[in-house]
Amino acid sequence: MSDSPVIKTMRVVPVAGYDSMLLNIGGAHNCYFTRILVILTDSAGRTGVGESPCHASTLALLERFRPQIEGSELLRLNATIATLFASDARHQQTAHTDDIHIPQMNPEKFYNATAAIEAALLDLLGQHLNLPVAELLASGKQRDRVPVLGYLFYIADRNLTSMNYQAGHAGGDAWLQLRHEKAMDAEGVVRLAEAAAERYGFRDFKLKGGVHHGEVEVETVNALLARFPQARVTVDPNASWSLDEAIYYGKQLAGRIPYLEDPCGAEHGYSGRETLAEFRRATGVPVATNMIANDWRQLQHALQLNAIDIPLADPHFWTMRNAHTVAQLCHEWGLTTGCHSNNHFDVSLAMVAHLGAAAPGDRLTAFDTHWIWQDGQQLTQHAPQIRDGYLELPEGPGLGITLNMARVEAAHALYNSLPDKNRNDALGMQFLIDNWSFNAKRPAMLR
Ligand code: GKR
Ligand code: MG
Repeated sequence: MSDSPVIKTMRVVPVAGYDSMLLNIGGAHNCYFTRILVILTDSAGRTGVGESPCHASTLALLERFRPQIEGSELLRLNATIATLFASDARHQQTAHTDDIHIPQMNPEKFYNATAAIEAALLDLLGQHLNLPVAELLASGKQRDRVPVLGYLFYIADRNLTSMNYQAGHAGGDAWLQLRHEKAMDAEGVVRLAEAAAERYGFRDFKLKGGVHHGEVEVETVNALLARFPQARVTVDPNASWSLDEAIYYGKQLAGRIPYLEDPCGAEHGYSGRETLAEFRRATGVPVATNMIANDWRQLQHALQLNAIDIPLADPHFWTMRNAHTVAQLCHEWGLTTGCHSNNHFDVSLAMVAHLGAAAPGDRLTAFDTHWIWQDGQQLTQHAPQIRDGYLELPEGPGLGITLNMARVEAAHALYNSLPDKNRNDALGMQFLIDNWSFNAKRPAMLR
């Protein structure tokens, strides 16, 4: 392997950007969100990059992995990633569980760290071979653009807080302004959907639920369907509904929505996989999840129970190559391929574009992306574009992106200036409800 480029340096760069006061079961998004970039350079003088969610434990893990990456041969990527798995026996049982929204309860971030490294190595390998990363994933490039959905949130009133939420710019694009303004009801969410559809051409929408009483969220879905009769609309209450509630709302929505996402979860001694299986049998509504099938063992149990139809295999939870393997299983086994997201920069957007471009078959549901909330804060010279409801695959070898280092350094400086660096959605909620604390079974605004 003497002619393989060798990884020279691994730079781990935590970065921050601005966010709106978006509500979910975990509370309210902070005015800042944080991510990690892994930037690798090789002996051929190339730079590869990957992105992951940010947490102190992920940063610590990346430092631990550094000796296994620096000095490794690029063409032995498989062996390198295998050594990371071999070096951390705990990754299996401490992957992502139902408590994704309470960072302190989910300290082990093995997959996030490994996913960022793997993406950076794939980026370098693609450049070395002059091929896009989509061509390196097993089934190769299937398409040039990936359907993505308009990810809608209820937005709390930032003016009630003393936090540094940004204001929009009046007079410009409606989306760029509305995404910073209060939208707490169906009318407000429909306005957001109109502005997002106008800018990005979406035909699919997902409402982030787990905020209001289920009746209110179903009413919002109905309002979206009334306004966009041709669109595919769904809601994700992040398992805050009981099984009985989920069946009740599921029956109301059956036949009008393509799927429900994590409508219910663990309760009364039954696991989320068991309650979702019961939900599916009772309603016939297909189930998507990013909460109970996030590693091979969880996925195996979910499939044995017939609990799910759409595993939303996020490349940051699985790594790009494993998420692609999930897409292959979906294709071969009659499931639907989808993808979960969290707030992210445009390196992740490129990772998701390549994953979607390489997913085999046509049973693909529009992928999630939070990018519309971050659009304008790109860290690359040319961020991948969302047009006509599709995320376009960037051109060029590797991930097809080039970092804008001035922007990366500014985002790193912002990260360094933050008092709260780990995600904590409970902070902003204190301005809305005194002593608010997380409850996995109660929508955020019901206390
Ligand atoms: O960004 O608030 C959010 C979402 O609730 C996110 O944290 C979830 O992980 O989008 C995710 C989901 O689909 O559950
Ligand atoms: Mg979800």
